[in-house]
Amino acid sequence: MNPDTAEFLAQHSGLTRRYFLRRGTAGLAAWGVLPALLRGAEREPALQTAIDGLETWLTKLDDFRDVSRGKPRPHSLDEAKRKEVGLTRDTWSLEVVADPDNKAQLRKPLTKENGTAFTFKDLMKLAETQAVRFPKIMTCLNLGCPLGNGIWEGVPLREVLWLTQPSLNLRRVFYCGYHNDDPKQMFRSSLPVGRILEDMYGLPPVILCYKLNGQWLSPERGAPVRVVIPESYGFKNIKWLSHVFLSNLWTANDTYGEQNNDVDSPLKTFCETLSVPKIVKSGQPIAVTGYAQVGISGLKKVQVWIHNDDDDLPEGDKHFVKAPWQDAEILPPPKTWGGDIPDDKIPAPTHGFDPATGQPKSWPLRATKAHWAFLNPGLPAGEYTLRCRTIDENNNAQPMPRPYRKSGRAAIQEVGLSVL
Ligand SMILES: Nc1nc2c(c(=O)[nH]1)N[C@H]1C(S)=C(S)[C@@H](COP(=O)(O)O)O[C@H]1N2
Ligand SMILES: [Mo]
Repeated sequence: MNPDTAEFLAQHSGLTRRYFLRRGTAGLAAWGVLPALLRGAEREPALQTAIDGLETWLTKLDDFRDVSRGKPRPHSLDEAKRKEVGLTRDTWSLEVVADPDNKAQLRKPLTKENGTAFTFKDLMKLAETQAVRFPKIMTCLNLGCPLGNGIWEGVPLREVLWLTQPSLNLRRVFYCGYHNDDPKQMFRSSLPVGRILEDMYGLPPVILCYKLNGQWLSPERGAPVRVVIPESYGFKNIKWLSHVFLSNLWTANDTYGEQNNDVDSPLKTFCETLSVPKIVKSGQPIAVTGYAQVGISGLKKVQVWIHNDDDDLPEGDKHFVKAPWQDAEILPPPKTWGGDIPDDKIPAPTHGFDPATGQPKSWPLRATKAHWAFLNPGLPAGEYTLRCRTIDENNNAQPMPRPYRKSGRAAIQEVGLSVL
């Protein structure tokens, strides 16, 4: 790439000139940022203002939303009670045992009774050599919008599984957290043992997580330790972890399954708007921003379609595949990461990021969030409906390939827009 071009791109995306020179144009083209920037066009001021007003890529710790069960909810307990029930770093311990109903054979179960339960000190000892970090969006399968996007740090769960020396009959692992010692309040999730032992498709490992965005996990996020699974919806990410059961069961047994949910559904790719002007003057530019959840199959495009409500909707095309969709701009990596991460730096190493530069190796990153922006130059007066959709790396247009609600939200969002 010619150095002037690199300088230009660097200024327009907040990345360093060296970074571009090192990456070359191939990486940039893959990001989809090159064409818009090479045209030399400054963004339209209304669009730039909307982009400048976007939330940060990493969610501030206080802005994470909460989905917690329990009466009382475990994070609402006072410090003394949390100490009593083992929900502080100095009192926590984890039992890793055979499922009494479907026993896996273990040589060394980790139990409180035998004084072999796994403590926070043990976890920190493993963390010295085994700690991993990865970015992940936390999304409830049952809610529309994600709860937060963060860098989660922990030790692979398999390191602790191996401590029990399993020998035979281990097919599934299920786990639960503290729920007021009341079996009726238990919220349990599960994984095939293979997912814990091996990281397929370039995914980071399933972890026993103790930090979020560089800070100790808060009680609300599941302190002191929760399970975090890179590609899963929220319900698999059990908070206030207290027990892991190694089982010969071959079926899922998640509490969420009892509530009619698809418990084997990895994160879907979908998008939503973040800002759309409700009312605009005719002929005035319309600036729209939004986010996309980058699911297991990646994100190739975000598209927008603004439809005049007086015109009929196409018949027999319920996902609007034949509508005149237009590409939005998927925004490049942000200048600042936000989310209260110390020094605004992605710590090295973090899965998906170059440890030397702290910049992502590709963009957008799977199982995280990406922001997008779209500009319509102006419309005649009328009532309109704006829709947005994603196209994943397999060329599936939202809500495909998995349109069913109980496997996670992917419906095409509709927003009303008045042009006066
Ligand atoms: N112990 C426990 N873990 C839990 C839950 C719970 O109720 N209890 N809720 C789950 C669900 S359904 C979701 S969506 C996520 C939400 O994570 P968050 O509260 O950190 O945002 O936590 C999961 N982990
Ligand atoms: Mo959830």
